[in-house]
Amino acid sequence: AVTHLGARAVVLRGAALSHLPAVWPALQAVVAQAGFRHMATPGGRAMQLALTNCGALGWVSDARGYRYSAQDPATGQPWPALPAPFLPLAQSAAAQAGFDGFAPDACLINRYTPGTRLSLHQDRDERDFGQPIVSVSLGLPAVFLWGGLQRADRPQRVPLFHGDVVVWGGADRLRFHGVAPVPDGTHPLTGAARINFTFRRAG
Ligand code: MD5
Ligand code: FE
Repeated sequence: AVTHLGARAVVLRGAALSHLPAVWPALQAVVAQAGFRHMATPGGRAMQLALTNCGALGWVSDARGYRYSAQDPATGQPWPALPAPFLPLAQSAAAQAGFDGFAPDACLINRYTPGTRLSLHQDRDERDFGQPIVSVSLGLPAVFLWGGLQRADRPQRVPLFHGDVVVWGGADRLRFHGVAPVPDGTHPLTGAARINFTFRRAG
């Protein structure tokens, strides 16, 4: 089922589930090579959520700000390559939302333990806002906060469940968005965590 959040934003309920037998072990291998860590915000605090990356570019945060980097700052090594099973998931979801030929070069992987939230923000560190973002939710459910183009616009609350995929592009690409505190719980696949990974064309 395809639900429209906006003109160019769609929720594909359960669209990741058929990919998980290949995608989940590949994700575990990425995390074994480049583990989840709490990066510092430019303001000097530790981010609540833990993150890692795979692909040619990874999103990083430190005292200098936010940016994409080809190296894992923890090791100086390149990020793990984008695992082959990730691409059909990203590309089929993008195509279902009307974005043919999506070629992600970055995959940001976020881990939320219960109580973790992500405050309202825009994703604007990518070079070309004409490129969509494909977001996959696994594990514990969460309420996605779907705002407008102004920070003050009151966000809608959109529940996201294990296996859901959301694609954002076009006029909806620069919406403010966030994640409400993740409720307590455990999930058979992820344990006490929500994992969200987003495919981006960053460079
Ligand atoms: C999450 N992550 O659930 C979300 C899903 C992030 C982040 O927000 O930056 O890591 S990605 C949601 C997203 C991306 C681009 C545009 C919009 C939402 N949007 O217009 O709402 O961990
Ligand atoms: Fe975001």
